Amino acid sequence: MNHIHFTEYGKPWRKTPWGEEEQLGKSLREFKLNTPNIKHVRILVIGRVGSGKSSFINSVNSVFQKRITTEALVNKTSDSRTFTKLYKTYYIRNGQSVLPFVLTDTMGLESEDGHGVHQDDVVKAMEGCIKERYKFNPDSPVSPQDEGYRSDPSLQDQTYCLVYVLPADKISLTVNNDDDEVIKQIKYIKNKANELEIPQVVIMTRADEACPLVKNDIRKIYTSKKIKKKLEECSECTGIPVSHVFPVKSYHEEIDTQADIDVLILRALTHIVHLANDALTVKSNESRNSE
Ligand SMILES: Nc1nc2c(ncn2[C@@H]2O[C@H](COP(=O)(O)OP(=O)(O)OP(=O)(O)O)[C@@H](O)[C@H]2O)c(=O)[nH]1
Ligand SMILES: [Mg+2]
Repeated sequence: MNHIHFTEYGKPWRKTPWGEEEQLGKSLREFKLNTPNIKHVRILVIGRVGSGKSSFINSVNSVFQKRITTEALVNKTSDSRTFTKLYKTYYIRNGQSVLPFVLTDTMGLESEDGHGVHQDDVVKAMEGCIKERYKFNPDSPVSPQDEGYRSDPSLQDQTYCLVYVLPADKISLTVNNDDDEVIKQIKYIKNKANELEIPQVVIMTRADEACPLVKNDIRKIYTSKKIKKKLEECSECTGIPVSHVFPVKSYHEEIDTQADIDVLILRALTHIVHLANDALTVKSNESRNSE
């Protein structure tokens, strides 16, 4: 008996450039911002504790270095408290230079016992008011009196794409739960991001943990019915259209990079970088016109 139709579509519902990791990588290595006097666009990565933010940032870097890198420390313990505590920016080296997009890691949003990043800290980070290596304080949001506060953010300090990281294997627990604190925080942050005109994307991590088909063969990511359902749940609980939701598997136990994992990460990143570049173009034109 063939049960395949219960779990899998006959053909992928989203086209994926399998085998084109070299071209995708090359385009991003050669990518130039529309605004020449700005060195990089900032991509801010947020999400619940343990959702895979740091692993995603490491994976992006691993793709470009063509080896597994773990610059952003990942939580390998069963401790449910957020592991990342600093506001820290990751640059991607490309030979002697760095690429014109950077990813900023944050402390996890968290519902239990208030140990996560404060939602207003995320808003301040989007505005560019948080200095590098600021240590998040769950008890109170950053204030102008803090050393880590920047009161005069430049264009380069601001965020041009907000990335929500949601874990595929845990999303169902939250989607129909209006009392979920993290979902409330995400809605609050989303409103602010909309006001600031920051484009937003969802990275759905841990796709392998959510679907055995994908664990076995990553190329099934767009034929798996389970993954499609999870993507729709991600879209529903953030209000981000499915077209802006990207499923990935991050590097977490591999010792070498793999072409198919690279393709999914590069595809999502290409989308993010283009949105960020567009947002930067708009903001820099606005600031020039107001001078
Ligand atoms: N199987 C699998 N595991 C993953 C994936 N991404 C992350 N993980 C694992 O999930 C756990 C949490 O990952 P982190 O990257 O530390 O998550 P985080 O969002 O940075 O967590 P905090 O900094 O604590 O808020 C680690 O054990 C990772 O190895 C993935 O795509 N697949
Ligand atoms: Mg982390």
